[in-house]
Formats: sequence, structure tokens, C-alpha cells
Amino acid sequence: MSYEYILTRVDGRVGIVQINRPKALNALNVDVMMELMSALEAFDVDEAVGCMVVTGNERAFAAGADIKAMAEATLVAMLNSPMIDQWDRLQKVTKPVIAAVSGFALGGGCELAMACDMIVASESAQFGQPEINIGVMPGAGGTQRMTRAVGKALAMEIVLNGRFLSASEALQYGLVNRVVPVELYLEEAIKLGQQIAERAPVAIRLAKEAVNATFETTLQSGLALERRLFYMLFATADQKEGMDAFINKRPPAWRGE
Ligand code: DAK
Repeated sequence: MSYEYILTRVDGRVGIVQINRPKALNALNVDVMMELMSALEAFDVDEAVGCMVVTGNERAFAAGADIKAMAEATLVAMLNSPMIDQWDRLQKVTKPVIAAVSGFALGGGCELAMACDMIVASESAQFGQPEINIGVMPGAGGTQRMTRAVGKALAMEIVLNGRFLSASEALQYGLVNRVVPVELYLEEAIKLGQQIAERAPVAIRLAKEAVNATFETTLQSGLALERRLFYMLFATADQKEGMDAFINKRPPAWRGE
């Protein structure tokens, strides 16, 4: 499959998608988002891939939705646009997705990173929801995911006053998993992806589902879901393999079934 706005490759068991619109700081239009999601969905059904990394370049992960493409849009055009469906597609990806972020992750770019399962940031990463500066507000999850990640007080400043978070602040407030020097952020994200991709695939899939369910449900329902998913794993060969390997002091050989 050839793409116009993204580059894809596989490193070990990690599928990597790079947004490649550097002149516009990787601004996200419908085509970029559709290509990105098509690539992730292709990796999601590829048995050779266990985890995905989404990245941009050193200067920008993505500086937001494409303002030039949106500037003249009507309400109905926005309503009918397939843009928001792309974030919904990302939520349906079953394998873990790591955002490797350097430079600007703003507006829709920040919302894209936050819709991933983990974020590895470079020291130069900047996160923000500056939509207020152009007369609108976040529309692809910024008010919801940012608030859940950093809490109401800081989210209000970010959304209402366009405050950016530096990489170290993002780490301090729990928005990102780790911060590494610029020259290492992609390598670090791929390394993390490789470690996850080498684990029991069905357990990884259900564990991701359970953690993400936290944001959708009550504690009691979440605990009930977790328990059912846990029991389900006893129908897999990998549960037998993992426990037998532990008991016999040997490394497990996962089959993904
Ligand atoms: N859109 C289009 N072009 C952009 C862009 C953007 N978001 N960000 C940067 N660019 C372009 C610039 O126009 C410039 O292009 P030329 O003028 O050279 O042709 C080029 O990238 C380099 O940018 P600058 O010259 O501005 O570079 P600086 O280093 O001076 O500044 C900056 C970098 C990131 C601070 C600045 O570019 C900036 O403020 N960019 C805009 C950031 C922003 O406001 N982002 C939020 C956009 S609104 C939804 C889906 C998505 C969304 C909402 C709803 N639904 C479907 C419901 C998301 C909305 C947004 O993200």
C-alpha cells in the first residue's frame, strides 16, 4: 500500500507509522488521518506485528488539525466530515499504540497522542490545546482526555488559556510515560513497543481493553469486566504455557492463542 502523507515500516515486531507532512508541521487533514488509521488497522491484523508506534519528526509530532483546510468550513461541512471518525477508528485498534512525540503536539496532534495508549516524549516535546487562540475549542478529545490525565485545574489553564506543557511538566503531571533526549525518543518508543510485542498477545489485548475501560465505567463494572477478562485467559494456550514455563524455570514461547 502506498501513502502520500505517512511512511510505514516494521522493526522487529513493531509497526511504525510516521506522519510525513513536515512543511506544515504535520498538520492533520482528513487524508493524513485516514492514511494513518488505515496503516494502524493493517498492522492490527498483521500477526507479525505486536505493537505500533505513531510518530512525527523532531520538530513536530503534529501541530494540530489543518487550520487552512478548516478555515472556511461551515457547520454542516464539519458535521459531515469524516475527520472525527478517525479518532474513533483509533479507539478500536486492539494492539497497543505508543505515540513517540518530539516538538509540537498541539490541538488535534495532542489529541492524537492522548488517544494512543502510551506516550514517549523527547525533551523538546510541547503539549497544548491552543484552539482557543483561533476562536474555537478542542473537538477531538482534548477537554476530556487532558482533564483525565492532568486533572481539572491544569486542564482549565491548558484549554482556556492556551498554556503549553513542556516535556518535563507532561511527565510530572502524568500525561506521558517517559522523557528522553531528542536523539533517542523514537528508539526508546520502539524499544518499549518491542518489549510489549514479545509478550502473550491475547493477554496484552485484553489487558489494554481493561485499562482503557477505566475511563468508561464505574469501579464495580470495571472490576467485573477485569475479572471476566482474567477468567477468559484460562481458555488460552498461552496461559498454560506461561505458568508451565514459570514452574519449569524456562522462558515461555507464546503462541498467541
Ligand atoms: N494547520 C495548518 N498549517 C500549520 C499548522 C496547522 N495547525 N501549524 C503550522 N502550520 C504551518 C504554518 O502555516 C507554516 O506554513 P507556511 O506559512 O510556511 O506555509 C508552517 O506550518 C510552519 O509554521 P510556523 O511558521 O507557524 O512555525 P513556528 O515555528 O513559527 O510556529 C507553531 C510553530 C506550532 C507555534 C505555530 O505554527 C502554530 O501556532 N500552529 C498552530 C497550532 C494550533 O493552533 N493548533 C490547533 C489547530 S486546531 C475535530 C478534529 C480535530 C480538531 C478539532 C475537531 N473534529 C473532527 C471534531 C483539531 C483542531 C485543531 O487542532
